[in-house]
Amino acid sequence: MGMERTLIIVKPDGVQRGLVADILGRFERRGIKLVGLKLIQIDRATAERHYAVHAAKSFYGELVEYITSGPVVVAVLEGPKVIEIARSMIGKTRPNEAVGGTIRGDLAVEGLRNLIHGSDAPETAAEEIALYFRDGEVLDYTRSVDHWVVG
Ligand code: DAT
Ligand code: MG
Repeated sequence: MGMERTLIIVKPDGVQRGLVADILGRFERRGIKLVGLKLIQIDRATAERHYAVHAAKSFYGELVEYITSGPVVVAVLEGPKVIEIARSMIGKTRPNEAVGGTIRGDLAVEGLRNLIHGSDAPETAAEEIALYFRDGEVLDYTRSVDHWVVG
């Protein structure tokens, strides 16, 4: 089974609302391995690169303001199909459309304040991880439970 990595950001609303442990805990409980983690404040240049794909959209300015508005937690998760699994756990972009059981469906209600980012494809995951983590900050290690989770 091919291993993937994905970038997760607990956005400023998640940090301010004290939801970091709940959000990261969901991935831990699922059995997903954490290989990178830090608390940072994203600067404007990094936010503009991260959301470059949305540069022409009407909500771009607001999006950059929001993601730079306070500390965030950036994390790298690793595992088979982890990009798809994390996206399904995160739920739909608009929290009002996200179903219960998902992070957005359980913990968020409105528009931009959707608590969490997760990479959407292997190429974007690699680009996004490189935006926030240097070589050596993403760790390669084994867990004794790995053979109970991935068999
Ligand atoms: P996702 O975060 O689910 O991957 P996305 O990549 O399409 O969604 O968009 C990035 C963020 O931009 C999203 O989390 C919230 C905001 N956004 C997307 N579409 C929007 C819209 N139509 N109006 C306002 N904000 C939007
Ligand atoms: Mg996206």
